[in-house]
Amino acid sequence: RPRVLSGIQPTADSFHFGNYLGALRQWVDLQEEHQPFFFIADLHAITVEQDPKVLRQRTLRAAAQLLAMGIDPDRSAIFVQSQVPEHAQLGWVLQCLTGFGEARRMTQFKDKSAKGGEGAASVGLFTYPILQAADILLYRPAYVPVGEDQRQHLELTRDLAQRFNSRYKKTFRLPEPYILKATAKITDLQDPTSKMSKSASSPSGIVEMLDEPNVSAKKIRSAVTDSGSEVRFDAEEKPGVSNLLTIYSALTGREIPDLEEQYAGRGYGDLKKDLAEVVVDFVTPFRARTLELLDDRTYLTEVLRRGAEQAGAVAAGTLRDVYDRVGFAAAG
Ligand code: AQP
Repeated sequence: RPRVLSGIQPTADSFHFGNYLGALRQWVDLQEEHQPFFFIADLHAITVEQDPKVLRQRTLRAAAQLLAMGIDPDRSAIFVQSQVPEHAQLGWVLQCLTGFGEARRMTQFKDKSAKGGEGAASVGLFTYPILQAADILLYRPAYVPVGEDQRQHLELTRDLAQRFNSRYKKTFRLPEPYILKATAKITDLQDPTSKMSKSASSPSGIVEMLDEPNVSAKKIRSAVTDSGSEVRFDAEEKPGVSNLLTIYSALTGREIPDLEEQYAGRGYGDLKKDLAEVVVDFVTPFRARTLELLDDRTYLTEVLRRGAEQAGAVAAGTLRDVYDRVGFAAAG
């Protein structure tokens, strides 16, 4: 079975609909026919300042949410990045293979450092995509399920894999991004031309998976819609309505033309009211299941320990090959 690999940062109390529809839902589906490695990216989280106590709590919350959404620990290795030291170790080797100018071209660093200025950003934030390349390449996956915002990082990963393979010896598999076009960029409910983002969106622009269901419903009902009144998918002319239709379609499995037909001659209000109900039906059991899992820390810790053990075995094998090929002397 081909391997898949992906990660998510534990930098909020809850995942949001962008994370879920853009990436996490695909994680669940890919378990069927692949061998998955899914990790909670705590090394990435500290590229910006974190409160240690909160980071630890959020790591467990992330694990609980992954299990609640259907990641099955018997089929997928779920682990915490810092518990598999090979990520940081391969990260260093790949940093030495990356050009400074090449790293500078990463737009996410430009966006994320724009607010405080480049000088205030950590070096870790700058080298983040290289660590991400290490995260991926260690497992030699065929696919990496992510949202559109990660496409550039995936290209860097492929470039670094190719460079290593040609400079030394074929070691890495070139992974393919697995990006579902329909949900690749879920947008902010209040600013539907920007992506829904935990750091950039206002609280009313972002639907959190663990929001109280009535809070989620209210956010959907207050979403910004566009001029006109026709419920029609048109990402350019009607980004707000199109985003709502995307979410509606993704959560119900109904095709967008079918939804357009249902709302023909009816206003945006009806669409939002119905979608609010769909969202409540979806988040209510998810929230209950997550909170239940969070009550059993022993189980969560055991799942993560087992995941780290499985991941570590694969990662150690790859790192051994890498160290040998770059010319590090064997420890004996
Ligand atoms: N709006 C989105 N639409 C589609 N996919 C998205 N992802 C994030 N936002 C959207 C995907 O979620 C996965 C986890 O990403 P992450 O842990 O790197 O989270 P993130 O990118 O930090 O999430 P945010 O909200 O976008 O955080 P900030 O604001 O800090 O950048 C990835 O696969 C990502 O593509």
